[in-house]
Amino acid sequence: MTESVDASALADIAGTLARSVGQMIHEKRAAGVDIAATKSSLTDVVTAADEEAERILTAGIRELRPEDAILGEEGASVKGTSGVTWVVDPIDGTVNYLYNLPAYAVSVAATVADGAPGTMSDGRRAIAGAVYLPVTGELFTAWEGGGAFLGSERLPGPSQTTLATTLLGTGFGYTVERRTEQVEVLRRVLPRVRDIRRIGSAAMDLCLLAAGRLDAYYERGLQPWDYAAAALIARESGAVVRGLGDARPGEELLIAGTPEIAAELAEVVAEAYRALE
Ligand code: LIP
Repeated sequence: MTESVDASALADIAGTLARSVGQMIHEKRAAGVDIAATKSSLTDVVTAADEEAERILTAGIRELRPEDAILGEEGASVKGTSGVTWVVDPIDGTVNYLYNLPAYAVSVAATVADGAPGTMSDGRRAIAGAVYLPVTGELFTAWEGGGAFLGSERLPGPSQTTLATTLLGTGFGYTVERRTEQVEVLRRVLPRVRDIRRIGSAAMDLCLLAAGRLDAYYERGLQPWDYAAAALIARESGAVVRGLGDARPGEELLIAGTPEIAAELAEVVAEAYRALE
């Protein structure tokens, strides 16, 4: 069972850990970075910094919240008894990090699996989370019911109501099969919007949406560590985070924006996928 937790205290822990690990990986980037391994394809890489960052995040969580479980992109897997599972992405935007492109993030989320509204397709929902952008030093945080913040400033969320003037974030998978399908969907979406931004970090995309710097976002193939914290930040900023139809958002598809735009975008994307069948 989930013990009664203080979500704002969990958000403080997430923010402190995300910022300290983010500063470490930023320093490592300046010193030079190499590929340590590849995962789902030759282009799906992991660096030594990813692995060290996840070790530090795991150690920090175990010290502060020893009863909690942990799930990390680079393999961290700790069982817990509290009902809280920390879902961490030590470097979201790994390819950008490898190429020293200034668009990568550290994502730390405290999640529960009680099936309440807001549960994602992986069965969890974040009740607190933080995303730190090491290049700009921006720390995005949120806790359930507490609002979403950039530093101490409350985030306004998206306000766009017209698809044709929507600046739309998206991303693509690492396999040829998935990318071939995604380009066909993009072919149908791009003419309907103002423009597309492919930033390369879902966590960053959703935080920029919460800050009103993107109007909407969609992507297929995300993993829980990519979206756990930032989906909460987007929701707490007032955005809708949804899937197709009645499906829960997550790996199958994640769409975020104002209610109107998210609904219209869901229809355009669904139509595009139907045309691929
Ligand atoms: C990335 C996501 C991004 C997606 C990339 C990649 P990673 O996560 O944040 O949205 O388009 O293909 O999956 O691999 O950098 O942790």
